[in-house]
Amino acid sequence: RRPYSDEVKRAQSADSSTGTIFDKIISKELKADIIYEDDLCLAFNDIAPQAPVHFLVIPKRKITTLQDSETSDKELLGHLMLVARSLGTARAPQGWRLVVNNGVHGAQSVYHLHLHVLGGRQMKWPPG
Ligand code: IU
Repeated sequence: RRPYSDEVKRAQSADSSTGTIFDKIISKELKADIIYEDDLCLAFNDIAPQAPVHFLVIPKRKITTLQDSETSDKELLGHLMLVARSLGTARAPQGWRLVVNNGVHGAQSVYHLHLHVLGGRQMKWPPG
């Protein structure tokens, strides 16, 4: 059996009850490679890219997991997807993948909702 990757290990021990590093990225306390920002969201290149194009789109107002989102978040969730669409298409015109890891089995390691956009190479299926 293959050992779990570091990312999955981190995800399994992540604490979902406290603030995350993304709060510090939003407040600019921590520098990130920001590629887009508006009133509702921020997009920045992933620090450990898994593809030539790999960035995250996050809401400025914290939603912990997609599972914890509410019906009233409909517009915000739609906005995140439309931002992912525009940036993804501009940066990876041949196609891209949108991923949301949710909870422990979803291998979520940062408990502040984020959309992964991956592209710039042929993606494979199924994911691990
Ligand atoms: P996940 O879906 O929760 O597993 O993804 C978290 C991502 O956040 C992961 O791809 C990390 O490389 C990325 N990330 C980052 O870009 N900057 C950071 O300071 C930290 C994590 I911590």
